Amino acid sequence: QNKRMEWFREARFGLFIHWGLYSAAGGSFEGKQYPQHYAEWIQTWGKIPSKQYAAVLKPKFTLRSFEPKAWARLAKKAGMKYMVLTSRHHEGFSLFNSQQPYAVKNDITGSANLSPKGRDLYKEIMTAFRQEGLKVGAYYSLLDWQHPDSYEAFNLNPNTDNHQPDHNRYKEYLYGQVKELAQNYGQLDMLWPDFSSKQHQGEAWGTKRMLTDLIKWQPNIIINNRFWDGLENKNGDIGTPEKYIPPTGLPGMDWEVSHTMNESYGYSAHDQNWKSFPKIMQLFVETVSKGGNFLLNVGPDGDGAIPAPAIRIMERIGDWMQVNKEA
Ligand code: FUL
Repeated sequence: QNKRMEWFREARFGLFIHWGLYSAAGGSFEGKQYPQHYAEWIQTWGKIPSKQYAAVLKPKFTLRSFEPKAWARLAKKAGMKYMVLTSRHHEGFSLFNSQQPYAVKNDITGSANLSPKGRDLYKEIMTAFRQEGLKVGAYYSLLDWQHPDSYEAFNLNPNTDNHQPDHNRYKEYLYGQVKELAQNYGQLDMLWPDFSSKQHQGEAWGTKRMLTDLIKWQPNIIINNRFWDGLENKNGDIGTPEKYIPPTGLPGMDWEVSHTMNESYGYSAHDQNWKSFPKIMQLFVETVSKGGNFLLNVGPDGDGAIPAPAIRIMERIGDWMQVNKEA
């Protein structure tokens, strides 16, 4: 247990990347602007059926400025020691080439995989960060707004064909995808499942079998606590307060706070409420002084570009690290 947590305790600082179809929306859908926080939730804010969502946004997910090696260099220079990437967010689209039949091809969105033919965006990003010497983790959504067998509470598609959701099939889907992440991409240092509620947690996701096998496939993996309800629950390796620092830290537990540089995790063109550099450093230092890790988020846009203000903040953190590192 302790050995496995060693790198995490020393790391202190990581990069969170939210990138998916929502990035191509950038906070607006078909002319309508949505709230500037949680722009990755735009499909829900707009109650947009998955078919329409995919048809409008897939062509806008262009990769024109996508340079994962530059992302990794930037993170390394900022002093970050690990990176967590949204392998799949709530909308249900994967950056990795999932072989699950629903992901490859389906009637609703065509395909729930996002990589162009012959490529695997997840792999490209993970490889780039590994090459810079960072540990890598996969954020993986437990919610799915498109899969016909996901929990009804989350599905955004009007049920027109009287399909009765088969939750066991959905659990198989989650299991199959987690297996792919664990087996097909080399070492996975962290799994960041997201998220649970009182109604849907633990066995609702088929955790017994999934976690038993996951630990066989990746014996050193660190798994956050979001298979269970409550950001500070202790059923995981790390607690995951979101956008807030618990006043006294989380005694008796490793933890990591995820923070944004502006308001939203996913890219939003109209979210220009950037925190100042001193504010970010204050949050960082406060987190670390209370025993936590600081997972700082960037939301690249649909072309794959990290917003300029975020790049500037990371460069300034890098300069600060240079000046303040021990001689
Ligand atoms: C939350 C998600 O719903 C948000 O979209 C974001 O990914 C955050 C880090 O976790 O639970």
